[in-house]
Amino acid sequence: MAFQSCRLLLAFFLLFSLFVVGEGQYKGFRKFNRVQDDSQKAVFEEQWFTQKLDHFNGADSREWKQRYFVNEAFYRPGGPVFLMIGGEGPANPAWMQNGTWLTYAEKLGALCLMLEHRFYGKSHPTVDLSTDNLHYLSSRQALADLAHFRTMMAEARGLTNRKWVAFGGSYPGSLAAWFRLKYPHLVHASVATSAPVYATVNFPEYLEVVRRSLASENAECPLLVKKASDTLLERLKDPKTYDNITKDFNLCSKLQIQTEMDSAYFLETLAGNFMDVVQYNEDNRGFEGVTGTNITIKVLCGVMGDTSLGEPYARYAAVARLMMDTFFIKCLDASFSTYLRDMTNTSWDGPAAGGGRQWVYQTCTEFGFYQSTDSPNQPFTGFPLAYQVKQCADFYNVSAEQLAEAVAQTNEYYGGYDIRSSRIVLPNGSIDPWHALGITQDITPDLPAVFIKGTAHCANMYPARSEDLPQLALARDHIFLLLQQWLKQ
Ligand SMILES: *[C@@H]1O[C@H](CO)[C@@H](O)[C@H](O)[C@H]1NC(C)=O
Ligand SMILES: *[C@@H]1O[C@H](CO)[C@@H](O)[C@H](O)[C@H]1NC(C)=O
Ligand SMILES: *[C@@H]1O[C@H](CO)[C@@H](O)[C@H](O)[C@H]1NC(C)=O
Ligand SMILES: *[C@@H]1O[C@H](CO)[C@@H](O)[C@H](O)[C@H]1NC(C)=O
Ligand SMILES: *[C@@H]1O[C@H](CO)[C@@H](O)[C@H](O)[C@H]1NC(C)=O
Ligand SMILES: CC(=O)N[C@H]1CO[C@H](CO)[C@@H](O)[C@@H]1O
Repeated sequence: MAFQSCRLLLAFFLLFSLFVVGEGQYKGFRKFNRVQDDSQKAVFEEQWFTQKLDHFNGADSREWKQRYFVNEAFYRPGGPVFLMIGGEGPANPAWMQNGTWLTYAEKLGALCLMLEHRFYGKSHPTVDLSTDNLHYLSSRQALADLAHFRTMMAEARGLTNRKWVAFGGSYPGSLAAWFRLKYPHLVHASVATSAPVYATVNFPEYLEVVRRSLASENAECPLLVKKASDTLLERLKDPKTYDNITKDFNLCSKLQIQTEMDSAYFLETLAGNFMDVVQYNEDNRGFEGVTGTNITIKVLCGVMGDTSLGEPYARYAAVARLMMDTFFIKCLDASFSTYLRDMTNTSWDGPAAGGGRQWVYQTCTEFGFYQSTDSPNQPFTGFPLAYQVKQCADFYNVSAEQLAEAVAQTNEYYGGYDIRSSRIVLPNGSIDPWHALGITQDITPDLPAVFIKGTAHCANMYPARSEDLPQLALARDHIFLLLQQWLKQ
């Protein structure tokens, strides 16, 4: 979870990015700044674990402190240990109090732990986020952190012979699967929710799923979005329209388009409104401190279909303003040069240190996942793969060749879709764009997929509520039965 558990992967961040948010938080990362990380700290105290900086060099003895949380309320002697894996943002202690994993813990008498991912939140292995220091940020180092934490905690608390179960959603869902895969002697089973296990530089399928998800609400909706974004693209070619665009989208300063990066960034930011809403549609995320959860696909498609607002372009602008109002954003900062400045700030106090600089580094050196407009079967325009790949060079001096090589190596190392393991359950939601990189069918009876029709990213991890779809409730029960059965093995 990106702990916030499942925020992850955001679509490629754009979105909220641009939004100037209060309190010096980042703008670019959708989820990264929406959550009040400290809201529950009184209840679950943060604790610190001494971790190695480099697990793959025995001659390097540098250490740092990694943050974790414990909930012992449900533990019964002899019970299992549940380990929630942190992801590309601060670990949110709200998960120590709410979430489906806790209802499982209660029934199974589990001790619950959550470990923050290195380089995110308060887990700072190095003095800053310089590119040299980011060399210690990788999923492999993160898995080794988990292995060392699991081993030392087990020793310290007498839990060595307990059965450990890993949980995670989104990128941490992949980590949960990979933890079991690479360290089977340390993890008995994993629940890998909405896990993109296949790395890919270009991920145009993401926007194809966004189109399908919008169309499932209303067949007209993606067509109207397409009309609007085509109109906008056309207007961007004529600087005389910039005053109007600036006003229509409530930009912080007059629109300036000097390079293709500028227009791509602006268009991606606006598309991000839709990507983000689709990804989290109707998820029960309120307990995390997330606001704006009432902005759903239905609401956005309602605005797009409202002829009283004018042509589709004007409705698209209305969606952008609705998002700004909802998240209390004064104006939209659509400038790529501001984004570039923020993303290259290497300070822990910098505007992208909430996760943006770190996560994009991981995409450039491990995963790709670039949600480009390269597919014809999607409604947005103007942010091709080349724009996203260029950011790797601009931010971290990583070339397109290096990126392609790194992504191939990730699949070589973890196996991509070809997972050879056991006792890993892989839930996915049909409207979540990330399912396109997830496991879509049972691999073996011991590596089952759980498909949840009509739900979004990580839906099964959030607390249950009465209005949940019946298939979502069934999926939660099904996962519980699997755990119950596996813990007897
Ligand atoms: C979260 O847990 C607290 C304490 O158990 C409970 O009072 C609250 O209703 C829960 N919230 C949700 C959204 O389930
Ligand atoms: C800007 O908007 C106004 C009002 O809608 C319109 O009359 C004008 O033609 C627009 N200007 C340009 C350059 O498109
Ligand atoms: C969403 O909820 C907020 C706060 O309760 C409210 O002000 C806003 O009007 C709601 N928006 C929609 C589209 O329902
Ligand atoms: C990085 O961000 C911090 C905090 O906003 C700021 O004080 C500092 O000047 C920035 N550094 C650079 C090089 O822009
Ligand atoms: C960028 O990378 C290239 C090749 O990997 C290297 O030769 C060059 O020195 C690097 N530039 C900077 C500014 O680090
Ligand atoms: C959308 C999607 O990929 N769904 C898959 C999730 O997993 C089930 C298997 O349980 C597949 O049947 C779905 O196609």
